[in-house]
Amino acid sequence: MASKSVSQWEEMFLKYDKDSNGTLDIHELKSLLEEGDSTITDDQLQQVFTFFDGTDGDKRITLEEFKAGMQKVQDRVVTLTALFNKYSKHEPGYLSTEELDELLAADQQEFCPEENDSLLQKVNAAGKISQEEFINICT
Ligand SMILES: [Ca+2]
Repeated sequence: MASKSVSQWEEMFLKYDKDSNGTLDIHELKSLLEEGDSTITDDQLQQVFTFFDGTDGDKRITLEEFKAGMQKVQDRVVTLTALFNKYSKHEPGYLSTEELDELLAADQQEFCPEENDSLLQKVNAAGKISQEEFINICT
């Protein structure tokens, strides 16, 4: 989703604005997020909805809000990818426990406590973390 261009975001928005009223409600957003095989919990749905609509939003996502949100996600992915590549030294595409520790220590401000915990859990369980897992946890 994150690597799509602005015009593709518009297409996606229009495709899922099922009643064509120019905004996505929470049900329309749900079908968008579940495109393909993915499923999403109600909590996740609410989080993503608030991310686009804002905490004091009007419970509808306009195209402008949608594009701004996608841009933010994309910027975040660029930042995360750069960080990941900077610290991934031994095995391309993966961070070892030590490398992740180093990254988190040096760039702590990039991560919220929940992300920090999830990253550590993941790396402690497997001994390493892939770029995809790393970005999924933080976006
Ligand atoms: Ca709509």
